[in-house]
Amino acid sequence: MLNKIDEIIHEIESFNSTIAEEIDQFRIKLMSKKGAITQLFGEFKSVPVEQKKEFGQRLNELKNKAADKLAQLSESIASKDKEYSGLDLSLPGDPIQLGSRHPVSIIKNEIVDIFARLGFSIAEGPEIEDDWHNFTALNFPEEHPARDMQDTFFIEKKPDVLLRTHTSSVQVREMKNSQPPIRKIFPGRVFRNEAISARAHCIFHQVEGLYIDENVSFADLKQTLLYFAQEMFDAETQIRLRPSFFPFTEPSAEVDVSCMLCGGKGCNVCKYTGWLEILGCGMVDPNVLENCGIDSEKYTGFAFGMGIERIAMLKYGVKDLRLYFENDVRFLKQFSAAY
Ligand code: 2U9
Repeated sequence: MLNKIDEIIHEIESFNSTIAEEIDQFRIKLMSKKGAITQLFGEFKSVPVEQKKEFGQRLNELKNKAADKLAQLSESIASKDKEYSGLDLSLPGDPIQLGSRHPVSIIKNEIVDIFARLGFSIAEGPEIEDDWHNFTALNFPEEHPARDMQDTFFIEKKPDVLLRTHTSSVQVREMKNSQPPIRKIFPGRVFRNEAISARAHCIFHQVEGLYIDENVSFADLKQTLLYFAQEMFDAETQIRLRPSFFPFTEPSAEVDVSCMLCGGKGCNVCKYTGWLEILGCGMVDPNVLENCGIDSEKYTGFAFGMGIERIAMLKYGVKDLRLYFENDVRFLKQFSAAY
């Protein structure tokens, strides 16, 4: 029987395979209920007493050898499977699709940056407003058409609650909460109940600005806007102001820049006028200062407002405003910026 053990040990040592079925057959042959090693264990009781010790030791040795061999074989199969699982670590990785900054964000950041160089900091406020902050404090008469359902989105069950039609409501909050000097810009999304077309949308973005202090003049306003226009477009850009009217500023003006495409000579973009309208502005109406708790005898201020999409359309030569809201990646990926 000891010979039989030696025979099986020899068989174990010389067996080799990388095929799972062959290894399993080998295990069955040795270790199953009817396997050679199991049978030898069964024969243990018939071994003469004086040989039991040696036979037991050799049998255990055999069993351990078989177990070690089977473990080693199944490990080599597992690592071979890994090696050939189709994973080729030398292949180059899939390129990561990087997004790009939205053109409206690029222009907004540029505007914010230009005014930051003049000492303006940013303030933001709620998009859902009440009538007082959006209209009354800003000197809108009760019967003003902008208050109409046709121009403003009201939140149905509360006639006093609406989607802000401009970021001027944030300026009102700023003035109520602090005293001059105030030198801030107010970027944000605004809402107007308008039919969507190539030139208008019910949502758009504004940047408004406010500077209130002692002795702030219309000349300060003009110089600030000239600096902005030359930084935003090019150093040769000129501005012109045309008298206008807004309930919240007096006097008020609309501001044009010399056409950056034809240098003011006249082209189809500026409709052969040489000028392009970019923003509105004025001196803050004393009524508005008083409504917001600021002494209009002591302080004066200027304010301005512009639509970001409009500036972006001029800068990028985009003719249809709706493109800025559709988020078609083929459109968006054309704009890149460090911002
Ligand atoms: C306060 C006082 C004054 C903000 C101003 C304009 C002129 C203006 C339009 C430009 C294009 C809005 O986006 S647009 O349609 N804005 O023309 N905005 S002055 O004046 C203020 C604001 C707040 C307390």
